[in-house]
Amino acid sequence: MNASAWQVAWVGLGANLGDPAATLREALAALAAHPEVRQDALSRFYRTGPIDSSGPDYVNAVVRLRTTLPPMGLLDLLQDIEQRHGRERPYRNAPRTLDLDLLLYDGQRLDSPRLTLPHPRMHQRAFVLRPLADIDPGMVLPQGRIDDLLRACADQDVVPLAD
Ligand code: A4P
Ligand code: MG
Repeated sequence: MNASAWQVAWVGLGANLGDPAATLREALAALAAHPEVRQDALSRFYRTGPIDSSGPDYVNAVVRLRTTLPPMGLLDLLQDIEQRHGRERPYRNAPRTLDLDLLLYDGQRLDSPRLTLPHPRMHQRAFVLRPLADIDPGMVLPQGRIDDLLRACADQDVVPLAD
């Protein structure tokens, strides 16, 4: 296979029901087990207060992947893994056993009913930006530098989990 077919994709993981940290680890293993996906870098896990949502605190993390799947194929895989973890969608932003968001895919922009890239809310959310900064502190998003964006949401509760 042509090595250049491997693209960089960033995925945000979140859960606030069941055993969230264990669920995140299982989701990471399921991703890495796919023949067209490799785990490139993983952030720390964070305990985070719910934003525009209810229920217990979340555990959030971000993973950088290399993949030969196209954006829609990767979204299919993410939703398949969510389903396998008993994800239900009673209403938007409901508490969830597992949420896998495609944050960025190879600098691509997309606005389709199933997939918006970059993820439209990631730049306002410390539970995405803090873990992103673990992997690439110098990152620049379309909305600005990651440290500037993080300063703008300094009021959000994001605490690294003890190992
Ligand atoms: N969709 C469109 N673009 C994307 C994308 N880039 N990645 C579509 C993933 N999915 C994308 O998602 C709804 C629809 O968005 C899907 O059908 C998909 O095709 P969903 O996962 O079913 O529903 P959701 O998660 O309730 O909505 P959404 O829009 O993903 O919510 P957010 O904005 O991701 O917020 N607070 C803390 N502390 N930690 C969290 O993880 N998460 C949320 C969810 C709210 N508050 C939180 C957290
Ligand atoms: Mg989601």
